[in-house]
Amino acid sequence: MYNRHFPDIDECVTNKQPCQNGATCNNLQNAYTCTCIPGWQGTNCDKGMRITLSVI
Ligand SMILES: [Ca+2]
Repeated sequence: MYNRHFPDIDECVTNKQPCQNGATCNNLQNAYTCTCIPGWQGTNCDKGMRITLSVI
């Protein structure tokens, strides 16, 4: 076995910004992450946090 460098795919480019709703895309080795802005969550920040108000 020898150490081979696997070229990484920049999902932030190839997927045309997979991160939704104004999130910041961070390219990682064989992965990517999205830094969501407040109010959004999920891998691609495509899930809105539903703020439920408890009305009593
Ligand atoms: Ca990547």
